[in-house]
Amino acid sequence: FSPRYLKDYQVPDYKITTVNLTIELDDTKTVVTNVMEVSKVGVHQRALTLDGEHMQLMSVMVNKDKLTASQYQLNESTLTIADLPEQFTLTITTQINPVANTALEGLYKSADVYCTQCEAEGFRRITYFLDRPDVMAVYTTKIIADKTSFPFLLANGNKVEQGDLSNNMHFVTWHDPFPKPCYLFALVAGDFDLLEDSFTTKSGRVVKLELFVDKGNLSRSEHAMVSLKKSMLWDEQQFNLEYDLDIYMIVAVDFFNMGAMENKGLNVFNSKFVLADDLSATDDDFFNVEAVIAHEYFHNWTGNRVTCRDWFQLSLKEGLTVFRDQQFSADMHSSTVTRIKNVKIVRAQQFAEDAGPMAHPIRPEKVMEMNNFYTLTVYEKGSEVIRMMHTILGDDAFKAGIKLYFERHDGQAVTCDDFVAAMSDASNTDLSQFKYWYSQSGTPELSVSDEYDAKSNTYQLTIEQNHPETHDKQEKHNLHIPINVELITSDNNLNQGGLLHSKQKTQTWTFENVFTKPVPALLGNFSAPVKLNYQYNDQDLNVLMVNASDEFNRWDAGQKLFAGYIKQLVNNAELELPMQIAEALAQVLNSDADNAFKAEQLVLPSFDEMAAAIDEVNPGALVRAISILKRFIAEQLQSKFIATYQSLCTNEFAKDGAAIGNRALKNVCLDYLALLDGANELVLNQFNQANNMTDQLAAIKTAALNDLICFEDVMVEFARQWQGNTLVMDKWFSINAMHNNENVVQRITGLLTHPEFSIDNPNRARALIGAFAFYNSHYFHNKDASGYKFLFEQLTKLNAINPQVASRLITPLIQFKSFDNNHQQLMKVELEKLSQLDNLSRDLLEKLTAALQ
Ligand code: BAL
Ligand code: ZN
Repeated sequence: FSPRYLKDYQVPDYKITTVNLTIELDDTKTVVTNVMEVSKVGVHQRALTLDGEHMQLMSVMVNKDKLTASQYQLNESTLTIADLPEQFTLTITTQINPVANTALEGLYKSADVYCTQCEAEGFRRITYFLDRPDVMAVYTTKIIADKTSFPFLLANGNKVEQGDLSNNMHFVTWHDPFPKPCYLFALVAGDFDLLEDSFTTKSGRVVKLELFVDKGNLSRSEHAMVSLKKSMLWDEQQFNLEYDLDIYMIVAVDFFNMGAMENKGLNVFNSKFVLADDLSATDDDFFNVEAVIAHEYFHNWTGNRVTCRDWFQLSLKEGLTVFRDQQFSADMHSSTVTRIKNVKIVRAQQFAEDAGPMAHPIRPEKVMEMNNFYTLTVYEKGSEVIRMMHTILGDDAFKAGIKLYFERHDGQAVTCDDFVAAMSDASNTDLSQFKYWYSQSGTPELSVSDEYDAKSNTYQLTIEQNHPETHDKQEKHNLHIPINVELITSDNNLNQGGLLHSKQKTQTWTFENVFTKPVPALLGNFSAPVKLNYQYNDQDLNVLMVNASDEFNRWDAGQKLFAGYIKQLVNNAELELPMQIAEALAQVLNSDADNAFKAEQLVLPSFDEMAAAIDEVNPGALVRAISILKRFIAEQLQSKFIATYQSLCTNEFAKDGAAIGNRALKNVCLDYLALLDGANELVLNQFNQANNMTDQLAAIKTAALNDLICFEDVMVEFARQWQGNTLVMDKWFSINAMHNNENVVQRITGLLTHPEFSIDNPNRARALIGAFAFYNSHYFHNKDASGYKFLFEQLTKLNAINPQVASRLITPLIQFKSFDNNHQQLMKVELEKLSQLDNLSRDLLEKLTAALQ
């Protein structure tokens, strides 16, 4: 388990240009015959070392010669063959056991479906191969299986042949003409319902669209298909990117480690991001399905046509594709509300990652287990880095950069440097300092001060960059940070500002003709992923909440106001809160903004967001502080909340933006009203009346978070109504885990033996164990350590079953440094115990080593 380093990258000694796979599917003895055309890169006598694990090697042939065991070297993770000619056909036969594959990497069977997941390094569990993204080959895949159980046999590319065989077996052969790295290989075999459609590209080619779902789920797949067609059109309109194969397939499966996977022409999806209908899916579910469908589709160009040279470059495709899916969602919905959702994730979760033991740059330099680097940093901060380039260059130059990137690199495996070079060359902009964003970990902090001179009517802003030390002890550089500034006055008669480029440790900007002292709205639209310190007083924030021309700035000012009081309440729970807070929110409720935006303005910063902004958090004190502020607002605005809530109750169900916004605002009102008298009746009533999942779920969640009397009853009724619906029952398990009650650990321990719970299913494990550890901040951090112990016990099981899921769920434990010393010690005890496990997976080992060093 030794780490690999970016600095050690070398071009491969061999290339594999074609791969012909024949896969005879069997539960425990699947046979894979892999015929490859291989040639040396350059002139050398070095041996060929192929990656391979968790398989049985049956035979190796070089051209027509079958090798004996003495002619190759085999160990747990490699197969080495020496004395090879310049060019040769290599045939390798392996046998694998898909049923035993609970890690869900490589080829596995679950719920009667054979399925693959090869990114990052799963292909080496299917056959011996140069399992690295810069080895790109043309694949032909023949799948053989029982015709009755597996009528659909799918792989990448276009179907070229199919037929029947003896013993009720049949085969299908697929050919993908686009050379691809093996991480984009996919195979699926099963029996499904099929939703068919088509899309005509802008050049007039008709592409078949096929969506495969579990039998009986066709009616829940329409939204995904509509989303796919919207994505295809958007990519043509925005980036002039057209789909390239004759067919695009999506398969939804219930057992999947990731959200979805962009395999060429054959996306495999976690069913959570495909299935949605009005009764069983929330508005957020609909939004997320559309976003993930778009994300995977956009990968066809940003990821597949141009891929990564090595895994350290993962953000090349992920940061860029997240940025593209965020822009798509912003175009399909309210752009401000979409941006707020993106920013909350960065501030709450990515900042915590940057402050924790796994801090890494968006292009990591050292990796032990690649699966550990599908992170918020690589994805979300990676997207923020692309967004900053977009902000600095402007939309036209950014798009010219994307065009140049494809002109230069279509069909290649490239680096983040190649991407930035295309952006820089197309726009004639020097991005050399900007590139430190790729190599530097940690969240920069900006300290801002200002000075107004009434005599000369000038206003000066001074911005200082600070780069706190990160766990990886990296040397830090000043970054090129784009800072959107708007100067606001209470009479709203000033419209100065623009984009400042902070590049030095300290810089000052002077604004002329400023006739009254302005309040600066800083970092508009979150123009850089940084923390910002400026001494706003409540009145300043009030001015921004009302007068900032940018909606994002108005929202952000409210968040700053709340955050300031939460911080004070952490230290002093008796603090007298000013009526100004309630007045500001009353203004929000009275404003004519759309309801989706109002809802965001009313939501307080989350526990995680506050924890990322406070040193040495006492979790109990933080939970209490948030709840004191919330209760104060609820009490002050009770009648307004009731009136708004009632005005938004309707028997009609609609799914347009206005209806979604209405539900969001209604449920925020419910959340406040749940703290006051009459909450139980209100929640019970909403639960009974609900004609959609958003309202129904909001009711049970409110009952759970406020430990209302009706909680047990609504949960029983919910489970009765939805038993057997896997995705909805995941929600039910999560709400159980979020119960704000001292017996919650007992409750979730009991649920581990619930007939519908299975720790083998990643969605279920995340729903119950993950929801508790990530979202029940109160009882996960209970002083008796029962929450930490519960997580330890589940991680010991998951470590053996599915290391990727275990590694994801350990996150709240390894981020112990955000908390006070007492909690740190209790968390470390569990981490130490985990580190003693005999069979510790590479995934957990890497994180534990970082956390405990
Ligand atoms: N490439 C892994 C899944 C995703 O980011 O689309
Ligand atoms: Zn992706």
